[in-house]
Formats: sequence, C-alpha cells, structure tokens
Amino acid sequence: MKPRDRLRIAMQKSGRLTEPALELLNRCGLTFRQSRDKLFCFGEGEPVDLLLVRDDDIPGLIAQGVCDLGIVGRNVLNEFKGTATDGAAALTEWRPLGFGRCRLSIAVPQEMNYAQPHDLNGMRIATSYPALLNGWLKAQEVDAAVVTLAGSVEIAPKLGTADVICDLVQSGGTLVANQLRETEVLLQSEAVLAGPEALPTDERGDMIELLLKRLDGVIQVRESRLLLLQTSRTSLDAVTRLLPGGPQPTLLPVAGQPDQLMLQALCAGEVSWRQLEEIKKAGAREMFVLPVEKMLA
Ligand code: PRT
Ligand code: ZN
Repeated sequence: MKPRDRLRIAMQKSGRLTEPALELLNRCGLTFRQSRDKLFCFGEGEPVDLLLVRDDDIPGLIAQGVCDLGIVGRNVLNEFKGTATDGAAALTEWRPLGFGRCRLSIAVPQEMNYAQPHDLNGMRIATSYPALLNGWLKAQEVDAAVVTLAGSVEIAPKLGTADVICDLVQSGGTLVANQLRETEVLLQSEAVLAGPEALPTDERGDMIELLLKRLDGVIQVRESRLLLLQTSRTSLDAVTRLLPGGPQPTLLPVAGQPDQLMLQALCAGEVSWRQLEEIKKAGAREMFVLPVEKMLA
C-alpha cells in the first residue's frame, strides 16, 4: 500500500458516538469539510482526514492500515481483538475518551434464580459479543452455549432462542422493559482512541503525537471544575480536608469580614451533590461549581 502523508481517523458514521467524537476532534482544533457521499471528510487545517463507517468496521480498518486511528467503543475494540487472526496488526487503546459509557453485562429473566456464574452452566446465552462472552465463560469455568445475534438480543429469552443474554447496558431501561435483571458485569466500556501498538514512524506518527497532546489537554479541561466557596478561618482546615483532589486551593480575603475567606480550588473531576453537602456541613457556604473553558498553566 502506498504510504499516505495525511493521517486518517475512522469514526462512526451515524450513531451514539458520532456527535461526541466530532465535537472532541473539533475541540482539538481539527475541522473537516464533509464530502458529498459523507464517507470521507477532508481535514481543513491539519493533515487529518476522517473516514465515516459503521463502528464494527473500525478496528479492522485500523488493523489493515486503511486508517491510522479510530474512535470506537472498547466493547467493539476488545471483541475484535478476541477474534483477530494471526497477522492482523495488534491494536491498543491510546486514550479513553470519557463518552459512550456503558457496560457489557449478563442479564437473566427477573424470575430466574441466580447467585453465581456457575448457575449459567448448560444455558444458552444470546449476545453480539461472542468473543468477549466466551473469554469470560472460560475464565469462570462455566460451560454454556453462546448464541450469536446481530441485534435485538434483549428479546431472545422471550422468543425462546436463548435463556439469558449478554448485552450492553447503560441506564438499564431496556432490561427493565424486557423483564430482565443484570447479574454480572463483564466489561466497563467507553469510547476510546484506538490505534496500532506501533505508531507510524513518518510524519503521521508526529501528527498522532501532537493529537494525543491536544487530546490530553482537552480531556483535562473537560474534567476540571472550579470550586468557589466562602468559609470562616476556623472552619478552613475542616473544609480543605474535604476538597476533591487537585492543586492547592487559593485563599482570598472577603471585604469587611476579616474572619471569612473566599476559597478557590481546581478539582479534577465532577463534584457531586453529596461532596458539596459534606463540605457545607464542615462550614462552607456560598458554594459554586463552575466548568472550565480553557486552561493554560
Ligand atoms: O451502525 P453502527 O453499527 O455504527 O451502530 P450501532 O447500532 O452498532 O452502534 P450504536 O450507535 O448503538 O452504539 C455505538 C457504541 O456506543 C457502542 O458500541 C457502545 O460502545 C456505545 N454505547 C453506549 C451503547 C450504549 N451506550 C447503549 N446503551 N451501545 C448500545 N446501547 C444499547 C444496548 O445495546 C441496549 O440495546 O442500548 C440498549 C441499552 O440501553 P439502556 O440505557 O436501556 O440500558
Ligand atoms: Zn455497530
């Protein structure tokens, strides 16, 4: 295959991962001109183009060298890795991307007794992820029959084509609607930036390194929150001890109230209601949690 001088990233053409993946790439400073057939998007500023495909095709396109990187669910990537034949390029997760979160789980009919994996012995399990399921069954030393279905896995027990299922779960609503109960989590998944273990040694490798650096910056900012609060000097220690991880907070005086301080802290990650309530109990008030737009240390 002729070496390419432009980087090519595969992503889902139309589905759950499409919008957030494009938004993430845009935030990394990559913009694209969409072609008429909408399969190929030409990168406008940087030499990075997009190939829009079905998510299931993404790992194969990278393994064949048609694309250099891909944005795909860990579930799809690991399933591919479980089925890839010798000779296919080894793929790896370059970065977890923090969207498209879900889990691959075993779910059983609500009325079925289930206490442990061995209860699945002799059962038929419907799934779209046979490699991942077979790997788990083997590790658990369970002898069950895997029924591979392309979709609508959740209705298999009602149709009688399987006894239990192994499918992606997010809110759990689909399971409840089908009178199923989640019993085991096989894999925690999210969208990842996937690529070959060995990066290209030409300009594309340099471009990938640049992209990874920008991604790290974007992800760090996206997960950062600025916490602002007011506290008395006497409560300061108790309040500071409860602050979510991050650099040392900044303290500012409050005009006209010498015993009060304004505290400003950068937090790595979401600050939950529960955390806020606990910090408040320790003596804080006037609390604000703000998203961070850009950061330049
Ligand atoms: O056409 P193409 O093949 O590209 O799309 P697709 O239909 O295969 O994929 P799509 O867009 O449905 O999902 C793309 C990826 O999003 C998946 O591979 C996962 O990595 C991720 N993802 C995150 C999910 C879900 N959440 C999810 N809830 N993928 C599927 N679901 C389905 C699940 O299969 C089940 O039917 O939603 C249902 C469960 O949802 P809850 O909220 O009811 O639990
Ligand atoms: Zn798919």
